[in-house]
Amino acid sequence: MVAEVVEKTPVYDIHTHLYDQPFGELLLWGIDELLTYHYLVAESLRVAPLPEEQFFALSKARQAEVIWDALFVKNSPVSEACRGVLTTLNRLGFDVKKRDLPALRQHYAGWKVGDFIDRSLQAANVRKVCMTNSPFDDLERPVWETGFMRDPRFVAALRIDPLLVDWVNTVPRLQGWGYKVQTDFSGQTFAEVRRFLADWTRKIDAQYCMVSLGPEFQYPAEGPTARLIEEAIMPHGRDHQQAFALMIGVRRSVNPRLRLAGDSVGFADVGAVERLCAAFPDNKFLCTLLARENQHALCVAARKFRNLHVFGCWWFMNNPSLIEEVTRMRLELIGLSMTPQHSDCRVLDQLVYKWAHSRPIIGKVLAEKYEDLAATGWEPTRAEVERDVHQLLGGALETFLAS
Ligand code: HDL
Ligand code: ZN
Repeated sequence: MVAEVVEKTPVYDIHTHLYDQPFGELLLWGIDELLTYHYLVAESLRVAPLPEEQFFALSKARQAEVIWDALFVKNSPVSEACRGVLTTLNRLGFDVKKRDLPALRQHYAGWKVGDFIDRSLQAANVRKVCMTNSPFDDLERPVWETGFMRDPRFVAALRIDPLLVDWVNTVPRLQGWGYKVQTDFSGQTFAEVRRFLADWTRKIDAQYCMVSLGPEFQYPAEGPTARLIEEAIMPHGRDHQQAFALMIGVRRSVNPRLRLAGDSVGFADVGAVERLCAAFPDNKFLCTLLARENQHALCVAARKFRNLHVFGCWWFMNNPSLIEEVTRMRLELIGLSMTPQHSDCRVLDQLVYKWAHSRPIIGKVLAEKYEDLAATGWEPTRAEVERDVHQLLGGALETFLAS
């Protein structure tokens, strides 16, 4: 019964890199985008017989063919990202047995983007996706400034990495947009940063504010990151009842030759998250960490701070073995007050596989916990299982954000 409820419960996917249709080319979809996902670029360049520079000089279609040949023809596609492509194709009704890339391209050619959005959300049983929206993205910003009719299935999150991790270079950009900020934080700088955050929160109706930080992130600390969090993000969060999402542990460009695929993982200090939650009890925090070794301490931190909501098996954590381990740990330590998964999709069709892979694992672990309870004589009603699963698949976060 649990597996069936998990399959049937629509998901609120709380962190993706997808875009609503008015963003045009920024919304990626189709077989060539699926195959050139940066996870597969990294994996294919381990076995494909050409140097990185030569690969990146190819057209996207040729890159897709190199990846298809290296990972799906010359080798069996057993990795999670490879399996994901096949799960998506299979669930969308394509025949993958033929291993026929031209035929797959032919199938996709018949789809219009609007219909494909409906098809993908329906096949994945996803009711809402949260985008990653950056005012600093030169392709995205004009679309928001022009304005467009919102599709309620695509909500927005305000992504502010350049503000917190590249303050010196962000100052002139903010000044160019009319915000009176100074690199040394003099004058009205913090008030103007808060005005920038408020302007964009209203413009995009941001569900939360988010940043990706390196494993070295510390709080308290000297330097612009900690000062901007204290003097701008925190007051802004309280003024707008807006949560601050911390995604910590990425080590950028450890192999620059891989470009977007060149980032790696680092062990973070969960104490920094605890000290933030303690220093700002009236602010709400979301947090996901990239290192497997940080997951237990993050669960313990969530036990200590009701203003901390743990979410997702992020990036290098998004593999069946780790999703099972971490979901079990979270249920045992923090019960249902967490969000076990987000997709991080960059390609619309990936919604189908990311949730087809995660749902059974979440259902399996939850069912085990109910069985453990049954041994005591306590059995959940179907309505209680539906309530619990709705919580885990985005409901708990909606409650947390609205609190
Ligand atoms: O910073 C992030 O939001 C990460 O998810 C990166 O976008 C990363 O490249 C990614 O796609 N992970 O899944
Ligand atoms: Zn992401």
